[in-house]
Amino acid sequence: MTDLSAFPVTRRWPAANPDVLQLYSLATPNGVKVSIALEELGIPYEVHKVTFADNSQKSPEFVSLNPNGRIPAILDPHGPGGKPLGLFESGAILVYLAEKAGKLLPSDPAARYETLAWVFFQMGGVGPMFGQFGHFFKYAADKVANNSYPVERYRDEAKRLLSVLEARLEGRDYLMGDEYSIADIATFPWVRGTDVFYNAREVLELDSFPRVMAWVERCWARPASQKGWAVPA
Ligand SMILES: N[C@@H](CCC(=O)N[C@@H](CS)C(=O)NCC(=O)O)C(=O)O
Repeated sequence: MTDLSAFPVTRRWPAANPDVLQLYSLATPNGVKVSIALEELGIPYEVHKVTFADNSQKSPEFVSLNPNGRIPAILDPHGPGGKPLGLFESGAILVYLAEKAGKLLPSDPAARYETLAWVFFQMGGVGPMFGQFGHFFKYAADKVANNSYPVERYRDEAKRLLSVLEARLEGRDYLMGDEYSIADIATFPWVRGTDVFYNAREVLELDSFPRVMAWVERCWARPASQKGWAVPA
């Protein structure tokens, strides 16, 4: 049995089965990217819930795995060279899992880089901008009640990013065409989240992006998406 005791994170969240990949997460748009990918790839894993109410993500044990103090993070007992590997940043985790399993990332070099470009587009654009929009529109609405600028700024940027996706999805079922990839897994939870977490369907005029909404439904229809979305319970 693999010994993970050198990793302080396992002191706060002990591994019941240290031979399988350990996932430290919460069911947020960034968190579910990883559980959806694990479900899609059929990689066995054990999930540990990192609760924000008690700031567990900033505990020394968690920060030993992710210095940035944010979910998701993983600890793979069977990393490169057969040694345990800790990893944070959902984009890096998605690339790692796809390469480990040899799926969800095209092997053709040009298509691989193009997929990575869309993953980075999500990581640097969709995630941060939608996240700020959700913050001001929903979670901190009372703090900006007298100033419409923050909501308008991030609403308009979110809509602009949606229009980039709308154009990309013309004639394509998925961001990379016929092939479902980590670019879809990185992005669709954020778009779906604007509706189900932020209740922003109207303010973002989601129905004016029909190809994006059809793509979200296509991604959501996959059993792995619905399973991964509910992790951790
Ligand atoms: N770029 C990071 C962002 C991670 C992130 O922002 N996670 C949020 C949840 S969606 C979090 O842990 N928030 C808690 C905090 O900020 O303290 C990634 O993609 O992994």
